[in-house]
Amino acid sequence: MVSLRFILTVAVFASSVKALCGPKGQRKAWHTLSDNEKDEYIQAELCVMGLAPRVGLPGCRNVFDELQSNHQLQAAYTHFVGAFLPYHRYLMHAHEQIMRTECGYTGFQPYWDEPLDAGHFSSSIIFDPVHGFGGDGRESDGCITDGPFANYTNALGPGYLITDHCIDRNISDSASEFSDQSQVDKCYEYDTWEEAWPCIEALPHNGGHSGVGLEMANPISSPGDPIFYLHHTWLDKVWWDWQAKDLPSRLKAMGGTNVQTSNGTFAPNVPGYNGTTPHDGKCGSLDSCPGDPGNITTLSHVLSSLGVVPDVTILDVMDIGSDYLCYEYV
Ligand SMILES: *[C@@H]1O[C@H](CO)[C@@H](O)[C@H](O)[C@H]1NC(C)=O
Ligand SMILES: *[C@@H]1O[C@H](CO)[C@@H](O)[C@H](O)[C@H]1NC(C)=O
Ligand SMILES: *[C@@H]1O[C@H](CO)[C@@H](O)[C@H](O)[C@H]1NC(C)=O
Ligand SMILES: *[C@@H]1O[C@H](CO)[C@@H](O)[C@H](O)[C@H]1NC(C)=O
Ligand SMILES: *[C@@H]1O[C@H](CO)[C@@H](O)[C@H](O)[C@H]1NC(C)=O
Ligand SMILES: [Cu+2]
Repeated sequence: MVSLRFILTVAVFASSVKALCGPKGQRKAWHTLSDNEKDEYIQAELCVMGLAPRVGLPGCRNVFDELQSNHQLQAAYTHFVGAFLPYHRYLMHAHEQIMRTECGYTGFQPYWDEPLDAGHFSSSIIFDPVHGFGGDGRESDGCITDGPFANYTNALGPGYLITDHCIDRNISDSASEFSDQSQVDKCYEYDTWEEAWPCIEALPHNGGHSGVGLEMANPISSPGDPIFYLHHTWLDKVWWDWQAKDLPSRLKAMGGTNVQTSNGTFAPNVPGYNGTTPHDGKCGSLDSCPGDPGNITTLSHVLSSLGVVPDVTILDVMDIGSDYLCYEYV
């Protein structure tokens, strides 16, 4: 009976998705892209870095900055909460759609298959200076010196600060071991969302951030390094692969706390934090986030990009094959 119910659920689900979504976008691993595909992605990112800002978020000079600002301003209620993976799924999709609709990008958001490089990030082809993101930072100040983003001036960060600075890195092969497949597999041993999500947010998440270092290691301003989007798209795949192991019970599995601390106060040890929660107050109080009036994250929780793309709910991003998202990992 269980397997019959499973088959029926999947069949009904699959047929409705097909009718609404059509051919799904193919999100591929960076390692599998041709040089032309890599170049097209990088050109599209440079294009996003040249798009005029649309919302007027603090300090932003272009749409790449506005996506970074989104993460900066909302960091306090999108990390160590139930909305962590949903929010980042939404942010990756926003980035992909802006590339496709405004920068002529014909591919889909690639991901960094980090277990391939875990323990030896420093020799990853993702840091290639020609068909990649450029390499490690220099010793004096961590600024990257080669690749397509070497001369990009970040407007935001580190942390909550609004300052002009280079994209910086300090690759750590030892920290990159947290992205090892064994760490991912440990998370797959958990059946419940309440156990699986904090596991994914702990080591696999930390591996990509601290393995690249500096800007990427900053919990507030990390989207200032364009590699952020490949890291978080990999994490999105880890979440989806976990969901796909038991779709009937995991496709809409949500929960976890809405706030980071028992007193609702975000007290990060990051530059620029001045003792007040530096966001619009949307979702910082103990008991309420938009669409989600309890202290436990639900499917009706609103995900916002502060006007860069329309708001959605967590329910809208639970299924990557939905009409809204319409992609698959290959
Ligand atoms: C990079 O990390 C190493 C090891 O922690 C440290 O000694 C070095 O000062 C760091 N470099 C920069 C530019 O932050
Ligand atoms: C960055 O600036 C340096 C010095 O002006 C120049 O040699 C280099 O080609 C530039 N790199 C890119 C990717 O624009
Ligand atoms: C709230 O909790 C955090 C972390 O536990 C702590 O650092 C902070 O001092 C607390 N704030 C208040 C106002 O109690
Ligand atoms: C903290 O920073 C925010 C954002 O820059 C500012 O609006 C707020 O007034 C500052 N608070 C204090 C206590 O300095
Ligand atoms: C949610 O709030 C209720 C009532 O204020 C409290 O008993 C419960 O411990 C809270 N749960 C979490 C996860 O903070
Ligand atoms: Cu984040």
